[in-house]
Amino acid sequence: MKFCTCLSPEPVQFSAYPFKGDFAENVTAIKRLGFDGVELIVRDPDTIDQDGIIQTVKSAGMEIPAIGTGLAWGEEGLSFTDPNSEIREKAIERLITHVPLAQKAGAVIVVGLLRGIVQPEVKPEDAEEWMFTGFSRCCQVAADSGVRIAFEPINRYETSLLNAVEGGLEFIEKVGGKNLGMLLDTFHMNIEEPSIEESIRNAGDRIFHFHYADSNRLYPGAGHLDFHSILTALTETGYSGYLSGEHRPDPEPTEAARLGLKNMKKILGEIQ
Ligand code: LER
Ligand code: MN
Repeated sequence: MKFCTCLSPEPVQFSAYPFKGDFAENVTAIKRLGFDGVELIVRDPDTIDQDGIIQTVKSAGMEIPAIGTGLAWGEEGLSFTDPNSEIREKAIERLITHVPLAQKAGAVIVVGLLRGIVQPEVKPEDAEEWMFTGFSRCCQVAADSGVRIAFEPINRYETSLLNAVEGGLEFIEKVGGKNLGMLLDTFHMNIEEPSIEESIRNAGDRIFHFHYADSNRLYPGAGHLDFHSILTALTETGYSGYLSGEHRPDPEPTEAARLGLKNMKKILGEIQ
């Protein structure tokens, strides 16, 4: 398994992306810490210098294993489940603009918050139908370009649409397509899963990407999750992808990333 952490080329509000500020400087700092890659957090692919960003990461000797898309929800309010059909369409179109970028970068596209929430006066079954439509359309376009999409179950305090792995697995099965899999995030799993390890085993070869944070969304080691047991279960699935640090930047971004990486590498070393 390799390690990356989340980084956006533009200012973001979301508190669990440790690095903010100058992109190239952060890429250098992330490389120096010992990460193998960067999970690129992109609000709108059409507003960034795609080739320059990919080149900056590659020149630093790193990869871009994943592209996070949640800023379109967090900063612009776009979602697959908005009652306004124009906003739903914009969300789908936005996701589709990530496909060529993901193809160039060799990244999986992460869809978590962009699915949205069940908004007031929307029937849950309508929101579920819209979510299904959104994923189906995006997955078809991505499949034509050989790009994979990872669906992320997100805890109940952020959405009421698919919080746990079991429902997520049923959903991706229903959408169909080999290019749709799962992103498991230990922070959400700690809130929602009856057993984190059992859910990891159930997701098995459908795990396309993995976010790590401790129970309090600080770096691993700053809370009470049993990462030894979690990484043992993940290793046993045969997962060989990236472990991506998505945690709060406390006490300080670089130090939090360094400690999280150090603790995770130590545990992984004890298992392998
Ligand atoms: C949101 O809490 C999260 O975990 C991100 O990965 C959102 O895309
Ligand atoms: Mn996450």
